[in-house]
Amino acid sequence: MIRTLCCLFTAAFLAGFASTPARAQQPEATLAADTPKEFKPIRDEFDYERREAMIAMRDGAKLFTVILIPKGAQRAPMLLTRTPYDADKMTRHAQSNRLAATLHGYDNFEDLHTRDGYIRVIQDIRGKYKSEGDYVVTRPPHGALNPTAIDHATDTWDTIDWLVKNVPESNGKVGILGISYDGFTALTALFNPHPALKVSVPMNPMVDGWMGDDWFHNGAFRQINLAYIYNQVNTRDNSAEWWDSHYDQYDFYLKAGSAGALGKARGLEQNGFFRKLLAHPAYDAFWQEQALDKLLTREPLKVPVMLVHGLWDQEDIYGDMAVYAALEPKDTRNDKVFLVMGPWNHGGQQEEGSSLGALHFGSDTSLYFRERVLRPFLDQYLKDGAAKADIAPVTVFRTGENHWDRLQRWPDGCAAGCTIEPRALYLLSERKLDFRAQTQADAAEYVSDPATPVPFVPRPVKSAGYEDNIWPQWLVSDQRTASSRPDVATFVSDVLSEPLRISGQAKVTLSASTSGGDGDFVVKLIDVYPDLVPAQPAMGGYELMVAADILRGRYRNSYSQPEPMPANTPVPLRFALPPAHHTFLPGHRIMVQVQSSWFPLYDRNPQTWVDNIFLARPQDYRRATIRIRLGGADGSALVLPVVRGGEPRH
Ligand code: PG9
Repeated sequence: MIRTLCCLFTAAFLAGFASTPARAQQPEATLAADTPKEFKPIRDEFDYERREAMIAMRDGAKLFTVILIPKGAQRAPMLLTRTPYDADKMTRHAQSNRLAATLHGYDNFEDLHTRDGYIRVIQDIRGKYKSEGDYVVTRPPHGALNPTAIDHATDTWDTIDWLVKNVPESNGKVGILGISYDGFTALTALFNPHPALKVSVPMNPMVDGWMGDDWFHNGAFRQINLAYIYNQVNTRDNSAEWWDSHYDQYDFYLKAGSAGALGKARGLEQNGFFRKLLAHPAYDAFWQEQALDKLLTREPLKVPVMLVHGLWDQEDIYGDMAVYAALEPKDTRNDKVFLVMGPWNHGGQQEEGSSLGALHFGSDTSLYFRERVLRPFLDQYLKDGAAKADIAPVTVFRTGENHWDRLQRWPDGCAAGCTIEPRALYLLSERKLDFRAQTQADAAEYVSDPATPVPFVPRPVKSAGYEDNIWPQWLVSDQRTASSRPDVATFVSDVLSEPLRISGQAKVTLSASTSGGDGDFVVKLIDVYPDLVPAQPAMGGYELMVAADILRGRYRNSYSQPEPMPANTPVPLRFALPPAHHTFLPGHRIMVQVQSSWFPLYDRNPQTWVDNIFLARPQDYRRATIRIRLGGADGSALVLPVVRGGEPRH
C-alpha cells in the first residue's frame, strides 16, 4: 500500500512537472514565415500562360506535361514533343515573360511561337523526371520485345486524346515534332495514330541503334556514349552523374581497356540497358525488332511526315534515310513523305545556320528551313483554313556550291534532266585516286596498333563537360592530322578542272586483309581544298569529310552472324557511307582515307578473334598488319553517285 501511494505520488509529480514548464504557461511564441503558404504569381504582362498536367495513360501511369498557351489563343493548333530530357527544364530556358525566350533551346522552334500562336506541349516520357512509370531506353513498340499493351504509340495516343478534350483554346489539331530521342518519339506516333494527329516532324531521329545511330555503326560500339547511358538510365532525374578522371578522353579510354571492363568498373552492370548492350553485340533479333524503319514498313502511312536530316549529324546520321526508304514507297501520290537535308550537325536546324565549324554557307540555312519549309508545312496541316504549302518532296542543300535544291525524290541529282551514275573511284598505287582503274595489282600497307589507335579528333579529346569540346562539329573537322599518320592509308586525286557533283550514298568496295583475326575499317570521303584560299586562309588545304563511316570486319558477311577474318587473306568489305549532296569544286581534290581505329569514339577492335569485344581482355589486343588491295581484278574503290547532266540549280 505504502508502495502504491509512493508510486502514484511520483507519477503525479512527474506528470505535473512535464505539463507545467514555466515557458509553456505563456501563449505559444511564433515567428511568422516570410514565405506565403501559397504564392500566386501575377503574370499579367506575360504573353503566355503555363499549365501543368499529370495526364493519365490507359494503364494508370501519369505523365507530366507542360502546356504553354499564347495569351488570347483561340482555335490554335498544338505542337507536342515527348522527351526524356526534362520537360520542366526545357520550358524554363530563360526567366522571361515571352514565350519565345522561355522556349529557346533544345527542340523549341521559337519562331513558331513568336508570330504564329502555336500551343506548345512538352511531356516527360514515362519513367523520366516528373512522369510516373518505368523507363526503358527507346522503349520498343508492342511486339516481340515488348509484350505489354503500353508503348510510346499508346502513350502518344492517350496524351493527344487528353489534349484535344482539355485544352479549350485548341482547334483539335495536333502535330508532333522533336530532335533525336524526341525525333524517335515523333516517329513512334505513326503507329496507329490518333485521328487528331495531323503531322509528324521527326528530326535527326534515333531509328536503329545498331546500324548507324547512337550505339553502334556497322557493329563498332560508340563507347563515348557510356557517359550518356550512365546519366540517362541510372536515375529518373539524371542525378547520378558520370565523371571525368582525365582531361584527355583518349588516355581515359585507353587505360580502361574494353568498353565492358569500363562499364563494370563504374557500376554500369546495375543498368539494364548496359546489360542489354553486353548481351547483344551483333545485329540479332533484339536490334532488328526495334529498328523503327523495319517496323514502319509494316504500317499503313496515315499521317504526313517531314523527316529532317543533318548532313553532318554526329549522332543519328543513319535513321532518316532508313525511314525515308521505308515510307517513300507507300507515298504513291508523292504528297505525304517529305525529306529535308541541311548542312547541319545534330539539331543544327534550330541554331544559327550560316556556318558549321570552319564552313560557311553564305546564308542562314536553318532560318531558311524554319521559315520557308517547316513553318508553311506545319501551318498547312495544323491551322484552320491555311493555304497549301509549296514544299518540294525533297529539299536538300548542295554543299560545296551552297544552295538549296528542290527535288522530287531522294537521291536525285537535280530538279530535272540529270541522272545519277555510280562511278568507281579507284584506290591506286602511290596514294593516287582516279576514276580510271590500274591493271597492275598492288597493295597499301599499314600497321594498326591498339596501343596507339588513331584519334577521331586531334588530342586532347575533351569531354562534353568542356564548352569548347569539338564533338558538335567533329564531322567537319580538318582531317590533315589523320592523313599524316603512318597507320592511315591516304589516296588523293589530281586537282579537279570541273565540278564533280555527287548525290546519294557512296559505296565502299574494299578488298583488304589483316594479319590478325578481326579488324575495323574506317573509310572517309574527303574534299581537299586548294592549297591557298585567300578569302579564308585557314581553309587552305583543308580536308573536309563529306561522308565517312566504319565497318567492324567480323560483320562483313552478316551483321547477325559474326565470323573471324582469315589471317592474311584478302576479303571484300562493303558498306554504304552516309548520304551526301556535295560538289567538289574545280581546284579541289578528292581524298579517301582508310584506317582501322577511330578512337575513343569507337571501342578498339582487339584484332584477334574474341567472341564478344565488350569482354576482350588486355592480352587480346594485338598489332596487326593491314593490306588494302589496289588495282588488278579485285582492287579497292569507292563507288560515287555521280550526277550527270541536268540543271543543278532549281
Ligand atoms: N542522340 C541522342 C540519343 C537519342 C536516342 C537514344 C540515345 C541518345 C539524343 O540526342 O537524344
